[in-house]
Order: sequence, then structure tokens, then C-alpha cells
Amino acid sequence: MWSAHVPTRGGIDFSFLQVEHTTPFVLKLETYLRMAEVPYQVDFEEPLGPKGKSPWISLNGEEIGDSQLIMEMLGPKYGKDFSSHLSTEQLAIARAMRIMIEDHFLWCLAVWRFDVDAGKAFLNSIEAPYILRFVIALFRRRIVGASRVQGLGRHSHEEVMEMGRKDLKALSLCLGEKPFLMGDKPTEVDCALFGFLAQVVWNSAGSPYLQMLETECINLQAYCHRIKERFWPDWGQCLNPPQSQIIQ
Ligand SMILES: N[C@@H](CCC(=O)N[C@@H](CS)C(=O)NCC(=O)O)C(=O)O
Repeated sequence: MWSAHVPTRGGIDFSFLQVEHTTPFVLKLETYLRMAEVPYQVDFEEPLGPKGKSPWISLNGEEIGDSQLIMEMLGPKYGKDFSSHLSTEQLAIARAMRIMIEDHFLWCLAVWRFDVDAGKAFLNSIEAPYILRFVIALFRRRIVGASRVQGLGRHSHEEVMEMGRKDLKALSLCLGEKPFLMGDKPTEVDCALFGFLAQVVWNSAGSPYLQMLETECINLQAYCHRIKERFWPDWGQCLNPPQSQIIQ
């Protein structure tokens, strides 16, 4: 048995009304653990790990950070490779899509969430006591600063929103009519995409990205719901406070 260290979803911390985890990378990892049926225990005590990021895990005393590196370590260890049937070309596409979302759309989402929207939808979706509101205000400034260092934050808001919309459109076209990105069966990349799409579907009210999912990219919305239904039958119970019905 090992522990996955993540920000808490209970107590006064990042308790979500609609999204089980506030951070896409944590949701990605926990979705993978469910997909791979790896036994694990969630530990909310120390959210930031050896690389100063969340999530991280400890396994037999060893501390490992980064959702992707963790999955790539656990897969062989537990004999789980959900992508073994894919061609090298398909693997390349899966990688390109994952990195587009994790390393590019991430910033488009962050600029909307913390700069354009100034954290309002984010705060409205959680039960945020005063202290958390203060912490998020500081975090917000940090993210806006980081987006400038990364580079996307130097563009106008409209330019960034357009880049994010183009990412979603590309993903939507790649998914097409398939139930999962790489075909009939879910693979590792679906965990990463779900981590992000869930933020859009359930935690970005009023964003241009949610609007895309409700209009031009309706298949992404259905895909997100499909993954939730498959791997998170207890989703409502994982929220704080628990909910028997999720607002769609
Ligand atoms: N590549 C990393 C990214 C992890 C990441 O950026 N986590 C964010 C939460 S979404 C974090 O820990 N941020 C805290 C910080 O940067 O101080 C992964 O896949 O785990």
C-alpha cells in the first residue's frame, strides 16, 4: 500500500462543490489509479512533494513527484499498459495531445481562471472561508506572474482565449466520434485529458472554453461525462459536501 499526496478535498481546504479535485494533475493521477485498479491511500497532509508540486506519492519510503512520471513508474510495476495495442503513430498522437493540453491549454485555462475571471468562478464553486480567499488571492498573483514568465500571459486576453479555443477544437477533432481518444478503450492519455476537461465542465462557469464544449465541441463534454461515469461512480460522494446529484 502506498500513499498519494494531494491537496485535501475536505476540511477548510480545497473543498469543491462540483469538481472532485481542483488541480487537473491530481484528478489525472487519481483517475489513473482507478483505471489501473492500483490500491492506494489518499493523504491530504502534505500536498507539495519532492519537486514542490502536487501530486506526489510515497511508495515504500521512496518519494516520487509528477503525475506522468508516477504513472510511467506504476504501469510496469503493476503490469498495466493500457496503450500496448496502439501503433507508434497513435502513441505519438496521444503524446502530442496530452502535451498540448497539459503544457499549453493549462496556461490558457490559468489565464482565464486567475486573470480574466480573477478567480471568481473558481471561488464561487467552492466553499471558501475567508482565509482560503486570501490564500487564493496570493496564489492568483503568482499564477498571473508565472504566465508572463511562461510567455502566454504577455498576449492579450482575447489572443489567449483564442489559443485555448483552438486547442479544444483540435482535441475535439482528434476525438471525433470515438468513445475515448485512442479508440474504443480508455488509455492513459484519457486520464490526463479528463483532469483538464473536468475543470472546464464543472469549474469554469462563464468561460469561453465551457462555451466551446457546449457548442462546437459537444463531443468533448460527452467524453468528459463518459470518463466520470466509468471511473468515478462515487463522484458525488467525493465532493465536499457530498452530493448525490451533480449539477450538469
Ligand atoms: N507536471 C506536473 C505538474 C504538477 C503541477 O503543476 N501541479 C500544480 C497544481 S495543478 C502545483 O502543484 N502547483 C503548486 C505550485 O506550483 O506551487 C505533474 O504532472 O504532476
